Amino acid sequence: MRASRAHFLAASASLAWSMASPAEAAAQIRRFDIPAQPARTGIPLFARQAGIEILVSAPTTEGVTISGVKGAMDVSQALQRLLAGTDLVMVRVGSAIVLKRGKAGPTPAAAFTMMPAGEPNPQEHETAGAAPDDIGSSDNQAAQDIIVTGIRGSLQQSINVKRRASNIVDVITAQDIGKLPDQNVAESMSRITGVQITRREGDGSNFTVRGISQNRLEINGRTFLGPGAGGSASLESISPEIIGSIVVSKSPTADMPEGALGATVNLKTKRPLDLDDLVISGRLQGAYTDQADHLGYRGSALISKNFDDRFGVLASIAYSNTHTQGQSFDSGGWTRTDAIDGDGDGVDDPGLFRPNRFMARIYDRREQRLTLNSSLQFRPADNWEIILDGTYSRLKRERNSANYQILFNNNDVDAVADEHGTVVSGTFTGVTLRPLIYDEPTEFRSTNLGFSTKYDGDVVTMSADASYSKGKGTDGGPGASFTYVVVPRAGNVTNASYDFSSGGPVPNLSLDTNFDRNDPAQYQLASIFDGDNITNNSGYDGRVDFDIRTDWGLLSSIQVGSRYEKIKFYSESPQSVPSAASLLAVGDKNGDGIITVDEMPGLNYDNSMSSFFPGASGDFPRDLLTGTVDKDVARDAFGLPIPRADTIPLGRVSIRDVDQDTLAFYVRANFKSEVGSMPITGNAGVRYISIERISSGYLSDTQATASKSRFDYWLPSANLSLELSPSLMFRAAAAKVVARPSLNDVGVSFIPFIVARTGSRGNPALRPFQATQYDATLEWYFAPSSALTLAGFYKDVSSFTINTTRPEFVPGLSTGPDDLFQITQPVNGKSGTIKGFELAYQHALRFLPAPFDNLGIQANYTFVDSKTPLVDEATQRGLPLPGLSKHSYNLIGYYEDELLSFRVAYIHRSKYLQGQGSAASGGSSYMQARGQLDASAQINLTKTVRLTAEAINLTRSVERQYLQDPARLLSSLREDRRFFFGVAATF
Ligand SMILES: [Ca+2]
Ligand SMILES: [Ca+2]
Repeated sequence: MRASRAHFLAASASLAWSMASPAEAAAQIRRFDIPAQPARTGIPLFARQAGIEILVSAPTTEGVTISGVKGAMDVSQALQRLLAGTDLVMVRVGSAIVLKRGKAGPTPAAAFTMMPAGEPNPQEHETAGAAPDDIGSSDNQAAQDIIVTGIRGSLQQSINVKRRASNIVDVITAQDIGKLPDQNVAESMSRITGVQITRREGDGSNFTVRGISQNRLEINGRTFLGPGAGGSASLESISPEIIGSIVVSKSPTADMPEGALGATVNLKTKRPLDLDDLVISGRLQGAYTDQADHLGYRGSALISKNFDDRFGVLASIAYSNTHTQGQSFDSGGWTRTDAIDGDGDGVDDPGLFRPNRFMARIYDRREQRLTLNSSLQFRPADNWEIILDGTYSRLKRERNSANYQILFNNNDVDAVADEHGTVVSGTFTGVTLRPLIYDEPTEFRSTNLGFSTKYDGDVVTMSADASYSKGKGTDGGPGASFTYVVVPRAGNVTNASYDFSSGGPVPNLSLDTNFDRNDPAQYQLASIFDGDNITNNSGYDGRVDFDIRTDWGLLSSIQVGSRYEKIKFYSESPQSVPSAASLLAVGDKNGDGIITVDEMPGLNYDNSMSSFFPGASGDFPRDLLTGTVDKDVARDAFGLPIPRADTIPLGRVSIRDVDQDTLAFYVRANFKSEVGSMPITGNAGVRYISIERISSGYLSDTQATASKSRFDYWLPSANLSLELSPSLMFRAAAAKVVARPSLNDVGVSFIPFIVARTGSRGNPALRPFQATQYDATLEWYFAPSSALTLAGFYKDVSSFTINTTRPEFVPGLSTGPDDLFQITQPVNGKSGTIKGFELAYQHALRFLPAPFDNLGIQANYTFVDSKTPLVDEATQRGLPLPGLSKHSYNLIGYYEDELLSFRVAYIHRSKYLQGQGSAASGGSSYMQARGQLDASAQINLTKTVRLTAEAINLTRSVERQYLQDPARLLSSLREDRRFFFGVAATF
């Protein structure tokens, strides 16, 4: 139905807002809430709330401001009020209402009869087809400016939400999300100005806003708790197809739940009463990954039924089954040493840095993702609504990785150090070579249930909301994997020469061995490493809100409310390292005193890799001994327990068990006035919160401990919007905000990394970040589906969290007084600032000659600068906020006509600090600047069926990390190019 209408509109070259909801007659009573505003935004809002279709040519709306309409009334009465004081008159054409410029003055309602939109009447539809003449052919050319469907339609819709908001927001809406080449919700978010994502396994997985990672993530306005570290949602497992819109609030209002230093990101799922009366849609695509050279698939389906706008039900499913491959070089960090001669004078030089390892890693992943979403929406009366939402997601990733390692030492020959003390090349004798295979599966599950109800009384609007969430996971990765640690058999010797000076993603490496390094029989077992990382999080919240309308001067309404939230976060990271003697007792089947590869059940070296890192030039081994390992088989064979806090020595000290209760109250006043002839709206309020946190855990396997802390805050906020002209909006906002530290950081836990001799310790006394922030924006809506926005922000942060590292003797692990672990712990630091600006530009290029008028561009740029108390130990210089890229931008070009649409999207962010590092281990770590090119295309075969294609990471850009200096390469990761192609249909 909507498709056919869009078709007609395209032909009629007029501006139309269609709700295509056939059941509602115009005479029926509907609820309206439309502030006075330009006709260009007010009329579509009215059409949506009225459930009717309105056609109006573009120039007709120019300079026209509609009156506000609020309350329950019949549609023709409401439309009359809306147009009161304008010279717009209404004409009925076919099933639509057409607005034309007429004589000023009120239009008699009796002059026309309204019909329900979309009533099947072919004869009338033909009449409607003649609409262009009816509207006035002189308007035709200019009217082609606006066809509110497709990409341009959804851009306009996003603009409308942004304009109407009472605070500073950025929005992306459903159709836009659906047409972007995004694999998951994080990637869709990354198209929004100021939002940057980090990738994991080639998927967007985490995000920052304006360089800040302390943000609040919501699903339908509720805390989006998930299985991740600290209770975060696993965004890489959420399909964008369940999302109706994403709203990023950059300035808070007092009624919004606290906890965002950067922004509050609300993922709004699709709701049935927002859709046509019956929507059935589906998509099936092949999913090809070029590095894995594998063809998988993904599919989704949605059904939504709207019963007379009274009751609606929606259910959707998205599933994918893919196989991906990542290839990386990893140096395993760098070590400062005094035992290498870096200038060839035969004397060792102090303070040089050499790489720890050469690690060639190949990750093979089989991934299944499932997202289920459902929503029930019930309107027992026009002014009463009840909603039930449920979302479930699961990500299952079977991952085997081959990690071909050379462990360097200080036995140098011909080493060359650069001016920063980095040993960029050299030969090292007697190094260890070990082809390790890891089994490291991941499984994330999360469930989010929500209930809300809203009653709109004559004076008071009351609403209540409650939700429950649960997230469970086991997260394979560093420290959460199984491997047989093998070493060459006695007498096997390797000398290795490396050269990092080419600057490529993989350094040159030559190996000189006295054995066949790709023969599995040349290796024996040294140890077994078996660790896991388990989370089990849950939480619920409830809130009540009242909005009391007033007519006391400027004050238009007062809001008050309260919210309670309880979150339980649990994680453990047990690591099992059985003794060599115990392994030998069980595993040496032939009694020769060693465990050979054929005595390691579950391990299979298939020697399959012959083209490691094909994109990189250089001279390094491309043929690697790779394979697979099955940890269940291995554990059975060696009688090893599944690593759990209760089954492993020192397992319990890794427990983080945090209960966090938050109680909040707020009051917010909304006002409306005029400055000269310019409308001004705003709000001011204060939110009080009280946080109580209990961190429990263990100091040793037997000694339990708990720590309790409480924090109270008053958080005032204010927002102001001044309409300088119908197309120009100025906003200003100020607020005090807090962001809680990650629950991951506030546990009473101690997690040692036995191999690296490092570790991390939680800090249950860690206070939230506190900041005072100021925002201002200028928004210019210069053409349909087009806008230019400039935003500036300044945040005065009074308590940054910083990490401190100190050496510790670890009872049970340290082998002597000199065997110290470098233990990192977060503590509250001093104050700092974050400031910057954003520039966003989107333009539908309708002024160009056909067919170029179907082109459009979207571009945004964010600059962020920070001053923090973080000091780099190696350079003694100040460090920026971790995760903050100074420059980031998005460039999107699109083309859209009736048959074809496509988009090309390029995203880029400059280098950023990943974490502070000690000078002894090479310095702080950085992610190098990176861009990614994605594209999507769609061909409309019929009104309901279309072909779709998407490509991700087209240029296959490598993700590179380094320590302190780019020459000190930490890792280079090369992921698949991913292609999706198939068919989609909407009925
Ligand atoms: Ca020297
Ligand atoms: Ca043996």
